[in-house]
Amino acid sequence: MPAITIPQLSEYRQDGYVIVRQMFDQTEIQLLQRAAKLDRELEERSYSRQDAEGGSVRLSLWNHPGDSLYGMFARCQRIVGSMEHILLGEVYHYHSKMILKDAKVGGTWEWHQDYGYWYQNGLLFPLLSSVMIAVDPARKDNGCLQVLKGSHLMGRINHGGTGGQAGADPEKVAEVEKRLDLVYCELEPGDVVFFDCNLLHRSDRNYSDQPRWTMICCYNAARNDPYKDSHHPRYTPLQKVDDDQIMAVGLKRFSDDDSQIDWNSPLKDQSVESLANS
Ligand SMILES: O=C(O)CCC(=O)C(=O)O
Repeated sequence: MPAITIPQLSEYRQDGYVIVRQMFDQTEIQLLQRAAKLDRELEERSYSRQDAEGGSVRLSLWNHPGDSLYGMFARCQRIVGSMEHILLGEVYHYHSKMILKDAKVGGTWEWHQDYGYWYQNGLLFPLLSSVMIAVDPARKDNGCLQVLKGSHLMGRINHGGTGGQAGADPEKVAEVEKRLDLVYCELEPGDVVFFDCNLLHRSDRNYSDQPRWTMICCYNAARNDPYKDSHHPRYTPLQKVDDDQIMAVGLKRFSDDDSQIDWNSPLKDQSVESLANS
């Protein structure tokens, strides 16, 4: 799968987002799914942000992509090449996160623009974009991403605190909801959504018994280097990798796979019984 196509790019410019189906094939996405679900550090480093209804969303966030499988997704030609088309030039990794929206308990994301969160970080221009990679299926009933199509064209609107999150000005959101289409971005594992940093987006609580984990990688244009330090990086050159590094690093990660060694269990262990019967 190459980077984003010209028609997809036009859709992104017009709507503020574009869904690309199966940007990652099933083998690649299963490696990511397996790595994430087994990753104790991801679990231990996760933290929660309260929503306005008393629920909370859990996420783990890291600033530099690194050399792990997560890094291969964030640095691969397919994604970074797409971001270079979207942001019209060199980009760097602003941060990545895993959104751990767990079955039954995963909370709501309030309406917001990412630039509403990031504007304070010395970023003068809204030259940032994110890609959400579906790790689990994302459906209406497990709290998939919702977007207001075309809302990026409003520019940045004010944000204030709602729960532990930054929420977009509710008066503006209520008005724009009357004028723009609300789209539920339902995704299969391996599908991705590229979205503009000024696109209004949210998601519902996960009331289903299926988790909805997604990895989101965020990029800033190199020419939009923040003028001050913040908790996310200033311009740091991004070392792109070939797309095949996802498979290479993923398979290496699991080369010590012990799934074939046939663990014993008390139920299977018949040695005492067989002694007694001998
Ligand atoms: O996971 C979601 O539904 C949205 C996450 C999000 O909006 C964010 O991390 O800024």
